[in-house]
Amino acid sequence: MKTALIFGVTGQDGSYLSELLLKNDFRVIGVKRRSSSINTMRITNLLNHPNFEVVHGDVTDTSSVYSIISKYSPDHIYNLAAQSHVGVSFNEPEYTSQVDGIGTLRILEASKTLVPEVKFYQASTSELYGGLGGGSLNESTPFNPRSPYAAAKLYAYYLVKQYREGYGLMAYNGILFNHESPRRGENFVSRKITTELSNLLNGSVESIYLGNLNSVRDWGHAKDYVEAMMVMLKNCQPDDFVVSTGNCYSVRDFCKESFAITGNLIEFQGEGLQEIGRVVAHGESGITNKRIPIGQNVIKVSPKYFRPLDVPHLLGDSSKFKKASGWEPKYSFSELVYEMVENDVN
Ligand code: NAP
Ligand code: F7E
Repeated sequence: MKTALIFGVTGQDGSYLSELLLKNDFRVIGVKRRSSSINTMRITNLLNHPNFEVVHGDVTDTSSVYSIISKYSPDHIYNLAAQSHVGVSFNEPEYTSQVDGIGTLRILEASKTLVPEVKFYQASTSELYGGLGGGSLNESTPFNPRSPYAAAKLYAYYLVKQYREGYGLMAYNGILFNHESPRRGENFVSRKITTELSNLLNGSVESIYLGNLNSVRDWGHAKDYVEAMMVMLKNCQPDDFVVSTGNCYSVRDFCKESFAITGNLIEFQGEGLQEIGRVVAHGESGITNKRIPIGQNVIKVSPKYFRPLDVPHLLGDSSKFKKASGWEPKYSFSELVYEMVENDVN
């Protein structure tokens, strides 16, 4: 039985990846950082699994990284640990660099020294591109990081390449585009919309306050994307691969789709800070009988959620990875949003 070590096991991707690897007969060791409150909610169902173990560690602590890798001698390492919120990285740039940048260096150094035969997966990101061009992005597209998060991830991306080319480490960069799920953190825009929609339907809020509604993202389902991570290490030679759906939608589209699933149809009017999303009609069906009054302004724009720099348009071209691995995403955008809305509203 092969052993997989996951840094970032308590996150959205770490939890789905653990489930998938256990189903595929891996022993899974998950690294969890110390927290003053419970941070294992997403992996509660796995804690008694005989092939699953959680250990304390932190990628900002070199000794913990070395001792965990030395103790378990993993066959595969997945580095999913990160301060993963782009907006927060503007307020905590040094911390973000320590975790997302130097944290990756610590794991690579320990891997090179202790387990040079390991396969190493790095959670790279479409944020590397900056999204100013508008076209479809692949492995040859130049990078243009537009946040401390993206800059730290770019540093980590190049380290992975250097350890692969310089030391022969079997290291992979998965350049993953946005992926969401009912387990997505509630301060990312997708899950914020679906949780706040639930609050609206319960009457506990009257409007949802968002930032840049124009942003366009290539949104996929996290379940598809953790499968991509596993098959990358199984089917592909060490390399850099874009993982995306090839379809993109705006934040505005995400709002409209979410509301429509509940039988409340919205339209947007106005511009900039004055733009609002308003209920204009009721659908005959929906996953709930609750209807928001026609005319209610349910989406408002707040400058609080604007970033000093934003990434306007991300659309991925994952032809290289599809050809090398046989991977295809199973979820459409509509199915993703439906699952998230159903989970939060019900
Ligand atoms: P997430 O839900 O925010 O999970 C991040 C994980 O990292 C959590 O388990 C977190 O622990 C852990 N972590 C944070 N700081 C740490 C530290 N100092 N030491 C050890 N662990 C630490 O993120 P995700 O959406 O699952 O994403 C997984 C990875 O893919 C991240 O590296 C992210 O940057 C990258 N990525 C994500 C997307 C996406 O759309 N989801 C796209 C491209 C790349 P706590 O639970 O204690 O906070
Ligand atoms: O923002 C805009 C925001 O925070 C998406 C991370 O997983 O994917 C994620 O980063 C867009 C941005 O994700 C709000 O300005 C508008 O343009 O959901 P997000 P992200 O920044 O794309 C990449 C691939 C990663 O690697 C990251 O780890 O939506 N937006 N209004 C808003 N965003 C938030 N969070 N909240 C708002 O109210």
